[in-house]
Amino acid sequence: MMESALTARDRVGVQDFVLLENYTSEAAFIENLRKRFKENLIYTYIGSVLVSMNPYRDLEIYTKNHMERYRGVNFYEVSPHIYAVGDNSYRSMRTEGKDQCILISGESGAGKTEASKKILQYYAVTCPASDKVQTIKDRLLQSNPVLEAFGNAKTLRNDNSSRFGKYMDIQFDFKGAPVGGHIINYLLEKSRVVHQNHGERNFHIFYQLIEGGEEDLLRRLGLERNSQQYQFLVKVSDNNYTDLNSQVLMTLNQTVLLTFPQLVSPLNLEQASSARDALSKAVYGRTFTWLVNKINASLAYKDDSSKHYSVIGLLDIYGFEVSKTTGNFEQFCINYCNEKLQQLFIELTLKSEQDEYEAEGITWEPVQYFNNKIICDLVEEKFKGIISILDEECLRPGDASDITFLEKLEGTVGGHAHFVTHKLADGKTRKVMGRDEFRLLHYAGEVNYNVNGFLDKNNDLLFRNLKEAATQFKASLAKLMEILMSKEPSYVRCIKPNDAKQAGRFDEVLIRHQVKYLGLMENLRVRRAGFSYRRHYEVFLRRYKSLCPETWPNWQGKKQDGVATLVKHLGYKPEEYKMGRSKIFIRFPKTLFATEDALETRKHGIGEPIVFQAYWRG
Ligand code: AD9
Ligand code: MG
Repeated sequence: MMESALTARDRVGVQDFVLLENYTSEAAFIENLRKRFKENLIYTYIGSVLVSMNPYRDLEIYTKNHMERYRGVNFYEVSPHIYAVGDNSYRSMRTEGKDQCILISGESGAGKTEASKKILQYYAVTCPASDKVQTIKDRLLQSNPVLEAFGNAKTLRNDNSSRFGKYMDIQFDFKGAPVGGHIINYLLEKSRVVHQNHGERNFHIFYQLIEGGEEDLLRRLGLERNSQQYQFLVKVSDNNYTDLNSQVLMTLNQTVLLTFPQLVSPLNLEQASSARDALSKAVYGRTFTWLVNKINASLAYKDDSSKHYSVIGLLDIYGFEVSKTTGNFEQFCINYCNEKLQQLFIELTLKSEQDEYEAEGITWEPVQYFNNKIICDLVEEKFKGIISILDEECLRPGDASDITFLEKLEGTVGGHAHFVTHKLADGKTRKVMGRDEFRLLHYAGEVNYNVNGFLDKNNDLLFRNLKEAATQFKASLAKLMEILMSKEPSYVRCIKPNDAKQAGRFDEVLIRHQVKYLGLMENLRVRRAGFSYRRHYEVFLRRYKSLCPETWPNWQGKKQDGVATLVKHLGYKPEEYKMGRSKIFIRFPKTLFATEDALETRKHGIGEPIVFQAYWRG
């Protein structure tokens, strides 16, 4: 026997949070996530935003059949899926001719990279193809393992953690076939080459090379099969290098050494260690840039006859890193990047919602939300932001050090509500904080940063190019925001269910924290502020026309009039809905549930299948 719509809803929750009766309740939100997670329903919408839970197990939901199911189908007619987001962006690009971007966010290990790969695979399978296109599709797909080998590593949070940010444009020709691509990479965590925290590893490529490289290759590079003998590949504590020669990271030839003459001048052990580390990081960083350039050259759209193409951009950056231990300079940059993205999300989701009401001629009341612009400003503001102060300290001749930088910070942003050091306002000392630390109250949580190394990393030891460091990162992020703003965004908000990387484990505290900082409740409130549900007249009529004798089987007049007739017949009260220019807006979920239940009853009553996928089944 078929389960009634109501029972199904009880068991698997609602597939769009806007349909939650008690939509302001965080407990109800979490409960809905829990129900769905238990049923392996990892995707749920908040309107058009996709919330994705990492299942930490392979689910049979990424087959070719699944791809076919989502191809060209309206977002809301099938259950939530990452493919629906991909398909929706693709169709908007095709029909509205507007460039799209898909922004995937969430903390480290939440499933961003996997989500971006699923979208890429979806396009590779479902978009039109020719021989040439097939080559590009293959190259797009194959760029991933190469980049991951050089840019990903095992960390405590994620066995395959992205240690660089990636923005990838996929270019489509006028037929909708992928014809090219372009990758921009952001701030590779170069320091990993020479140092990894306990329990973490160096970039995958080193182990792959040593474990899987052919004998001949290893011989040419002067490498041994056993990774345990390389200090850079096994955890060593700082300043405990014993075998300097083997490190100087093995692949360097005479030419490189000649380029850096200071390396061959007499140095003490400490100087030699830091010069070696700086050189290793620089060589690795440049290798990575070279690799990205190579990939870009092979993905470049080469058809000169038609320069015009549309674009879908995929953003997969390193996730916010909430650290129990203190963070370093790289984590500071990573978290700043996430801070910027959160700001973009806030601005765009609120803005687009406002635009929609405006375009449809509907009035609404704005919702209060936490705007993290205050934290972005703290980091990036000209002259008085943390990065400006850091740059200034790097440029200052004389006794500038990490500690003088911290002192400058205290002097300049000391009173800021999101900045804390060991010094208390009354001159006393906060005992729980180190004297070389500052704490930022990020939108996603508090993180302590140790200033040790900030100056060196900002003002690269080896090249001393004062223009390239955090400032350059700030500029590249500003450019990224510009790129994203010029496109129509879709959002995937990834949630990590537990810290143990385990399937089936729903850690409520951890999840609640993410729901909070991802701003999902605010997002939902904004979405629900006016109307919980909206549909184009045509779609609404097609779905429910069988419920009214005047609209069934076909309504001949204007769709809007058909919908007006239909809802009148269903007994909608004036306060329950509004008619916009192209869409009907329904205020309460219960109105919609009643309509859907009526449809279910009719479906069984007349024994005639009505073609639809139950909207709120998982
Ligand atoms: V980080 O910020 O780069 O450290 P991500 O990118 O958010 O992080 P990632 O996509 O790498 O996380 O996912 C972490 C692991 O979770 C993967 O290696 C998979 O083992 C697992 N995962 C994530 N998403 C899925 C999924 N949809 N199905 C199955 C998944 N497993
Ligand atoms: Mg990743």
